[in-house]
Amino acid sequence: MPVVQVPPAVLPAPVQARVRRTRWGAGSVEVKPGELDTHYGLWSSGHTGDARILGIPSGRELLRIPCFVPDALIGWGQTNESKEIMGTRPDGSLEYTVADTHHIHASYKDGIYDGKYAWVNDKINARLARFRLDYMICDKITKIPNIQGFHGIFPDKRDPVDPAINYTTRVFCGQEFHVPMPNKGADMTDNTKHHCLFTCVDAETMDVRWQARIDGNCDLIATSFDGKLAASNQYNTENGVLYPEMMSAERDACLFFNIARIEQAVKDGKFTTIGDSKVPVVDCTVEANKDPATALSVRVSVPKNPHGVNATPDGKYFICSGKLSPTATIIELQKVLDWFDGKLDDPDKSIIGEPEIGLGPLHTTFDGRGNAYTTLFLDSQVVKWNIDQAIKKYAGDKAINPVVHKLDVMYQPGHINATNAETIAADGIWMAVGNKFSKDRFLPVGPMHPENDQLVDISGDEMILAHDNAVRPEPHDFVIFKREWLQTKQVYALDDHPLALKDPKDAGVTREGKKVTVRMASIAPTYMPIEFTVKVGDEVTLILTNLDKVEDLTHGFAIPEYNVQFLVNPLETKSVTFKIDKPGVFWYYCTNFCHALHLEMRGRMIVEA
Ligand code: CUK
Ligand code: CUA
Ligand code: CA
Repeated sequence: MPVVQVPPAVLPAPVQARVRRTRWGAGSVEVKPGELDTHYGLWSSGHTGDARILGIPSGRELLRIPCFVPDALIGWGQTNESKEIMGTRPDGSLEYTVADTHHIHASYKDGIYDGKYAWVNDKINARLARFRLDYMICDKITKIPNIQGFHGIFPDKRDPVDPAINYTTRVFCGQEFHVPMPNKGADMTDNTKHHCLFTCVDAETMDVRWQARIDGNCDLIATSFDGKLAASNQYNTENGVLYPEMMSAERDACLFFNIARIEQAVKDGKFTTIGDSKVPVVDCTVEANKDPATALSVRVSVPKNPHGVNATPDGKYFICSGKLSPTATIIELQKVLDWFDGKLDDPDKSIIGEPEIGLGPLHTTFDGRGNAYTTLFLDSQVVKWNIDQAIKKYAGDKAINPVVHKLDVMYQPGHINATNAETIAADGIWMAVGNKFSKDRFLPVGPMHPENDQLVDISGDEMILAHDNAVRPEPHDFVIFKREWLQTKQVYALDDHPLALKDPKDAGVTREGKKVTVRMASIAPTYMPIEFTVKVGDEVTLILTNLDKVEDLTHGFAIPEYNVQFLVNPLETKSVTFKIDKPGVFWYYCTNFCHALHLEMRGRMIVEA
């Protein structure tokens, strides 16, 4: 839906109000039958441990993508393919069955998304998952060594050195909770030996490239559009264990990493390792990085227990929120680089604005027109403020009020993101606000309340609340971008799986001792074979290829009493392995409505005693 920019000033006042709502700006939030959303949203899910795809502006949830935890619908955590990605114990059971996803971000090329990958963190068990965005599936999970409380992530946007690498090749990961290193039973009460690490993962191989030991902790992460800097806000520069200790300093910090220098240090062998881990660990502690000429990192001070760090779409600034201070801090990236180059004597001189914006500021997004939008957790508001005005005020013009507008949201907002806002092409149309509480906004459903994702029209001077959307707890972060930036594939390729059954004539059972392999095909409305016989004591590996190649023709496969259920999409192959322990007749059947004869789509597993 194109944005029609009709200047409201030339219209009579009553028409202005109507035009502004319906035409001058974002347009209607309603996506009518037969129409498609204009934007994709990638949503983290929180402690359901997966990710979600939403259509914006409708707010409709289109898909959930499992990664860290089992998913009964598609058989994630049950099929051999998904278990290999998730990681198993020696007995074949899953290593972890809980997760907590907070931050989701997509891969970049030339400052916008390239539609290739997205990543999400697991805060509980320190894992990073990657999604292939063409199939919208998880294809790799990396366990990050040595750390606990893996919170912020952000992909880089280009290489700091090689101009030809104008796309994402690294994902940065922050550690929030201090632990002994290695965490194997020593130094458990000696707080001075507990540390946090900042980790770099290779975007393609998903191997951990290096880690950096820091003072204090990491929270959220941001990266610069020139590839040179990554940063994390630090709320616990005090290295405190109890929250009063973590709140004792008036200012904490935004910690900047000089990526090119860190990677040179790794190349030069200037690193240590931790315990059994082979990952190189460089020293980014404050004491070791006082000399700008050699520093790998530098702290810029930010008041008090900051939450969130966000890069402006013009590439110039990072903005940290105060959380316990009613301010946002604007840091000019060129000045941080100037400090590393010896041209700025004090890193805090890179602070060029600190507007007062309201109580409990957390996360900030942008409209591409010079305005920032920050969630105010305690005020239950979003504040729109102008970045240039805030800079002018800080420079001395005290009469300026950079706050443009405040909007009540329902209630206690956390993350916020506007369309295309994490790219150079922020389009200032829609903004989503993730509210942690919903109280009276929906029909009561007992003590467990949904959360409330609200959509806001930001195309005009004032923000306009467009709709409320009940969500299952608890998405934290999300990114929204125009649909043209992502092309999905609607059907798998047979070659995606080395064991795909290409010809239904090859379907059937082979046996090696007690190991039985069943190669099966699905073609609506039948399976091939429609019957197979095994014996108690066998171990069956069943490999199912869906030979239907029609878009949307997904089949299911379930076996009663054997705890088997998974889906196969068009031309997809999946396998399951299970022990045969009960004799009898077991009807396997299609769980996913696929055909007029869907109910007839079944066959028998005959188990001899
Ligand atoms: S944190 Cu949840 S509201 Cu994990 Cu991104 Cu700020
Ligand atoms: Cu195949 Cu239902
Ligand atoms: Ca603090």
